Order: sequence, then structure tokens, then C-alpha cells
Amino acid sequence: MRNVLKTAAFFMIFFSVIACAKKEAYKKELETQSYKVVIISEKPPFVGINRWKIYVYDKNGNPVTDAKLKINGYMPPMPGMPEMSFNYPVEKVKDHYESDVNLNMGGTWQITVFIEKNGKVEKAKFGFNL
Ligand SMILES: [Cu+2]
Repeated sequence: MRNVLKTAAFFMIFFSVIACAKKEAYKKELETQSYKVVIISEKPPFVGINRWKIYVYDKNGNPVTDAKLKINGYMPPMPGMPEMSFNYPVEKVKDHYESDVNLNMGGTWQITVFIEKNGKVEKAKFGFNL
């Protein structure tokens, strides 16, 4: 009986660890001239509203919390469809930033994160296919 309980406890801990790990299932690291940008999401990019957490660090690894961020999602023209470009608002949350990135259809997405600080704007870019 004791062993059964121990086994049950082990599996409960095991699965809660997996559940926690899943909360950061997607991580994208980008570099600009002055910053390291880390995007974290519970899921890899999918068609729909993606909640992204964005962490900005300077080159010494210190969090940058006083920048202004913008995110743009761009889809190049497709057969029978003009190009699309969306600006997603970014809000500051504690030591990082968050945005609801609405990837409203499948296709090629190019994402640009604009980091503005002291009147200087730097861009971090990446892309993916949905
Ligand atoms: Cu399209």
C-alpha cells in the first residue's frame, strides 16, 4: 500500500513538472545591436491569438524595462491576396512586455519587434510558416 502511494505521488509530481515545462513550450531568442530579445509563449506560433511574453536584456544581461515596444506581423502577397501588415499593441508587465499577436491565417509570417529607447529604435526580426 505504501508503495502504491509513493508511486502515485511520484507520478503526480512528474506530471506537474511536465505541465510547468509546457508553459514555456516556445522560446525564440533574437539579437539586435544593443539588446537580446526573448519571446516566450505557451505554444509555438499557431493560427489565432498568440499571447507572447517579451523579455529585453542589455548586453550585460540586465533586464531593460523602460523601452517602448511594438510588434509588427507582415505577410507577403499570396496568389489572390494582397500583402498584410498588422501592428500589435505591447504592454509592459512587471519586468517584461506582453502582446496578443493575432496570426489570423496560415501562410508566411515575418515578425518585427521594435525596441525604442532614448529616441533610438532597434529591430529584431524572425519568421515562420503556419
Ligand atoms: Cu496571406
